[in-house]
Order: sequence, then structure tokens, then C-alpha cells
Amino acid sequence: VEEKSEVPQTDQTNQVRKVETEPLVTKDFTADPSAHVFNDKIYIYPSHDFDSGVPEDDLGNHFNMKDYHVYSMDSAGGEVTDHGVVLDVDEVKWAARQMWAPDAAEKDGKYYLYFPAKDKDDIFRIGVAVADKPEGPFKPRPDYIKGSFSIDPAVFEDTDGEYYMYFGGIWGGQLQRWETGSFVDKDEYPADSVKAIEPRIAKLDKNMTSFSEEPKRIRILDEEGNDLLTGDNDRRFFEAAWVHKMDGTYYLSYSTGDTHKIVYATSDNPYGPFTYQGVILEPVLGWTNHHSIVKFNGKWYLFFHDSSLSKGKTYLRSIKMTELTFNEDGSIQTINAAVQ
Ligand code: FUB
Repeated sequence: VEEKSEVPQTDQTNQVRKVETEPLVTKDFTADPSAHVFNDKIYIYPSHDFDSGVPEDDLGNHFNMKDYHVYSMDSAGGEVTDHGVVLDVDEVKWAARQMWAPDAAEKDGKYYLYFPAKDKDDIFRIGVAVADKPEGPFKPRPDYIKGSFSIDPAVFEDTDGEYYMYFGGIWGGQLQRWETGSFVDKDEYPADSVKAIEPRIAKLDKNMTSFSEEPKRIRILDEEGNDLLTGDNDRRFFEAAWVHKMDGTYYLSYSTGDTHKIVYATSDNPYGPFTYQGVILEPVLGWTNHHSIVKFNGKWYLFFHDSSLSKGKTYLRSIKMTELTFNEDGSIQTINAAVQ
């Protein structure tokens, strides 16, 4: 009797797409690209990596960035224009060091650059600087946003005109130090069997420079409706939150940190809860993985970084882009952009 062999069904939707990409900027090191379409152009707001000589440690002190540049492109994959330094740490009264991943938003013809930095007490806060043009220069507000903490602000404009800031990052980003509601000067992490530390959301006030509510936690659930656990390193939130909306669904994407992936979860509400869906970007060269997603001329693009230009130095990264493909059911095809 011939045994029937089980033929595995090839799930087209879960196939990994291998892409080859080049750094968008080669004159400087750039990371954490937050891309937006303003005035029919793509504007990119990245971190500006450089070698400050600070030795590598677990808290990421070697990511010792001190200013921001803005870049723009008239077409996807076209020439990249460097608009120069648009904000320097020395101009920001409350900030001392480590200008990490920024984001930008536009409202009523004004442009807002949101950025994390350590204050003079070595606590990460989130500041905002304002400009009349997307390419800056940006004038910082005298103080950080009241009630803000941790890193990686991502500001999402909803279709009803409300703006929300998603933020937070564990380990060097200090989110674990706010679990009690106020800052604790030592690192304690939940046990592996306990709910993972959650990213935060706060609605922005009409003035775009303050929160209109206390930051709230965002729940991320598995397929059975249970909160993702601390030990679920392949799926739980670490840093680099980003939100985009497609066909009424909110997509929260983020880095898993020590497992180096960009993954995503979906919800019908900007506050969640979000349900885990899958991997958008597999690990890239370098420890960190950080991205943004934007629609331009009818196509969706993923912006990300890797350490290819510096031949693997994790704190000297380069921004890149590639097209993002959605399946008919709204799921996202996984990308592999790994280089040796
Ligand atoms: O660039 C500094 C930090 O590295 C960012 O804030 C994190 O998201 C990670 O990419």
C-alpha cells in the first residue's frame, strides 16, 4: 500500500522576499529613518550616527548622537538631498546627550520634530522643535514635553485629524524604569512568565507641543487574546514603534530588540489592543532594527537601516528603503534585506 505523503501547502502569503538595497546616504552615518510625505516629496527624519569615542555598553551609551539632519527625495529611489543640520543638542536647553530616533509631523503648515534625549539627570525625555518648512531649521521648545519619558517617539495623524504619539524603548531606552508610574533609578525587568512591558500612547494637544492626556499602555495580544509575555522575545515589544493605517486598520510595527526583527500587530483602535500578526523585516546587519512605513504615489515603502556601510559597526548605521507588499487579506509580506 502506497503511503500518502503529506504535501506541505506553500503559503504564498508567508514567503520571505529577499531584497538587495543600498544606503540612501553615504556621506554620513544615518539611522532610525522616520519617513513622511510632505508637499509631494518624501522627507526622512533619521538619527545622525557618528563615532563619539564612547565605548560600547549594554545601555547604548555609544549611541551618543548630538544633532539631526533632514533628507528629502522627489521620487522613490531618486536623488537624496541633505538639508544639513536642523537641530543641535547645544540648542536644546533641557537636553544633555544622546539624540536618539526622531519623528516629525505637520499641522496647519507648521512642522514639528519630536526627539528623545537624556536630560541633565540622565533621564530620557521627549522634546519638540518647530519649523515653517519640512526641512527645518527647527526651533526647540524650552522644556521637554511634560509627562514624556523613554525614547522613540512616532507621531501618527489619524484620518479624523487627531495626532497620537507612540513611544518607549526598553534597556537603554529606560522604559523598564517607569513600570511603577514614576522613574526608578535601576533596571528591573518582569519575569519571563509575566506580561511584557508595553509601548505607550498619548494624544497630542491641538498645539502639537504637549500631551492632552496621561500616556497609556498599549496591549499587544497573541492569537488567543493573551498579552504577549516578557519571555516571548521573538514577538514582544522592545523599541521603535511606528503606526500606519490601511483600510481602517491600525498597524503597530516595532522592533523586538534582542531578536532583531521588525514585527507588526493590528487593531481597529489607535489605543489597541493590538493582535500580533507577523514579521515585516528579518534581522539586518548590526544589533538594532528600526524602521518606518509610508505610502507615496500609491505604493507602500519600508524605510530601515543596517550597518553595511560601516562593515558591521552597530552604532554606525545607514538608512535604506524598499517597497513593502501587502497581501489581499491585509497581511504584510516578510522582507529579508540581510547582507553579509
Ligand atoms: O539610534 C538609537 C537607538 O537605537 C534608537 O532610539 C533605537 O530605536 C535604536 O535604533
